[in-house]
Amino acid sequence: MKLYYSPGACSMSPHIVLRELGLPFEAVLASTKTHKLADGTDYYTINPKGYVPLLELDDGQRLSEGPAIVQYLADKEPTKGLIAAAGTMPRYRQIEWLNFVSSELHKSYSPLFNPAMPEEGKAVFRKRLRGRYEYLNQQLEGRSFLMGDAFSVPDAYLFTVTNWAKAVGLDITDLPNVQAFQARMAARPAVQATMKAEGLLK
Ligand SMILES: N[C@@H](CCC(=O)N[C@@H](CS)C(=O)NCC(=O)O)C(=O)O
Repeated sequence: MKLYYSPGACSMSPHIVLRELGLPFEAVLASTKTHKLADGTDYYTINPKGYVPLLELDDGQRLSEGPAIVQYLADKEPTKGLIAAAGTMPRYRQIEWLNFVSSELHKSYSPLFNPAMPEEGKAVFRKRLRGRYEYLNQQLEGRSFLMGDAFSVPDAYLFTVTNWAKAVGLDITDLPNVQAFQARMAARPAVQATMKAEGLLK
C-alpha cells in the first residue's frame, strides 16, 4: 500500500494507524502547498480532490477520506483492537467520534490556515473550536482515550488535529484532560515514529 501524505497534515492520522498496526506501506510525500510529488507529478492526476490523505491499495484502487481510510486499515487487522466489529455499538461510537473530529474540529481548523480568511472570521472559528474542546475535556474525564482505556482509530485523528492548536493561536492549554490525552498519545512509540518520519521530531 501507499499512503500519500503531507507533514503534520490530517494524513498523519492514517500514518499513525498504519504504524500502530505494523502494516507494510510506502509513505509518499504530496505537499499540500505545491500539489506535486517529489518527481514533479501533478498530485491532481492521482487524487482529483487534491488533498491528502489518499491510500493506494496493492490492487491499484485508491481510497480517500481519512475516516474511511482508518476504518479500512483497522479492519484489515481486527485482532489488533483498533476498531470494533462492524454492526456493534462500539463501532458506531467510533464512527461517531471520527465524524465529530472531522466535521466539528478538522474543518473548523481549516479556515485558520487560510491566509484569505480575515482575523475577525478566524476569531469566530477559534471560539467555536474552544467550545468543542471544552466538551472534549469533559468527555475525557476519567478516560485515557476517547473509547475509554484502549487506544482506537479516532484517537489518532483527534491527536493529529489537536496538534495544530498552537500553530493557529488556539489556547487550550488550560484543559487538563485534553492536554493529558495529547501527552499520552505523543508518548506512543508508533506516534513518535510517525512524527519522526514526517520530519516533525528529531
Ligand atoms: N475530507 C478530507 C479532507 C482532507 C483535507 O482537508 N486535507 C488537507 C490537509 S489536512 C489538504 O490536503 N489540503 C490541501 C488541499 O485541499 O488542497 C478528509 O477527511 O480526508
